[in-house]
Amino acid sequence: MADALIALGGNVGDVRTTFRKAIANICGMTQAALIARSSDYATPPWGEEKQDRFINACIEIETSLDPHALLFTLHKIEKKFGRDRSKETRWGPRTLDLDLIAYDDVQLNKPELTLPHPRLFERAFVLVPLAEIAPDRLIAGKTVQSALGEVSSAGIERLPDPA
Ligand code: A4P
Ligand code: MG
Repeated sequence: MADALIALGGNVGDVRTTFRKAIANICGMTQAALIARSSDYATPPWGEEKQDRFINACIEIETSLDPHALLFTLHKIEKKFGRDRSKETRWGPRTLDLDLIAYDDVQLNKPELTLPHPRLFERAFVLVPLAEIAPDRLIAGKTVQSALGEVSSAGIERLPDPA
């Protein structure tokens, strides 16, 4: 079994409900056990600032799928929850984005799959939820907590757990 960290994001529709259902799908469709789930966070849009704020969260799973099969399944789940890549702009609005942040200590450098995720260390919207569940995890030689210390988390707000 491998340990994988997955970031969830979205800013279209009822994103928190989408996350709840998507996480159930991830566990069901990737033969995975859920090890940890962060809180949901409201985050200012990054990359393309003229859009609604996002909700972000991270999960840690244990899976028997290899990294490519895992990403393929994540893309299927994005589609199931209304994501249509043909109608999107880069960094623009979306119902559900699932990024594979790390998979054990695997390093890959292909356009279709780069591991660890190439933009992780620029993104407080990933590092804040990740630090909640895996602060001491080493990724590319840095702990998540120390990477978080190098970015601004201004405007990121932890949302209360749903009742
Ligand atoms: N790909 C390569 N490596 C990976 C990996 N480790 N995980 C490839 C996931 N995908 C990977 O993905 C584009 C291609 O990257 C895929 O075909 C995949 O094979 P995408 O998700 O369609 O890419 P994108 O969304 O256009 O760009 P990128 O850089 O992945 O950005 P995001 O994070 O997906 O951008 N602001 C806030 N606050 N919160 C957000 O969640 N999200 C975005 C979307 C922009 N701004 C945001 C947020
Ligand atoms: Mg993505």
